[in-house]
Amino acid sequence: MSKPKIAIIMGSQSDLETMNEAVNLLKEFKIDYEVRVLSAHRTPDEVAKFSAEARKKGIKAIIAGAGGAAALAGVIASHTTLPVIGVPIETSSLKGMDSLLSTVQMPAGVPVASMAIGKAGVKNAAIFALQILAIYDKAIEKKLAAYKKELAKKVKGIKLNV
Ligand code: RP5
Repeated sequence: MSKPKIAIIMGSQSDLETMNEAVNLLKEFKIDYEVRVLSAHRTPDEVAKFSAEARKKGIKAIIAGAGGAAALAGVIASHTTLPVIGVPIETSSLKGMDSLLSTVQMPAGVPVASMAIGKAGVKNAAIFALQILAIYDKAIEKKLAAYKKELAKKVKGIKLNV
């Protein structure tokens, strides 16, 4: 793998099963990424260090997934001018409403692009990150256009047995 362009960060190893949606999509698009577990509450210093250094390493967008009192995306956003895409992880206690509100309700001046709860949100976070890269990258833009065509083809191909 060469220099990662997208970082996928999660608050706990228990988020990996959900966050793998982003890993798989970036693999499909052959985009270099790095994946790490960093916790806003358990490893705050490491989160700050990673966020402050991400741009210098060549990262263009950061995907951050966390559940519960999900401060991760917001804290990363507080330390970088890179776009941060937050994914609220579904929780057993509150079904991810806790994660959603913690991720989306950022104060003015520190934006996080918040996605849907769970796997759909993770997949969309990866697509959104690719769309950011595609602003200046024709090859990625072409792959995204083909991806959208494929989505449409699947829907058009549905035959309902009613
Ligand atoms: C959050 O708390 C993590 O992002 C995870 O979604 C949740 C539970 O973490 P574990 O107790 O499974 O480590 O920080």
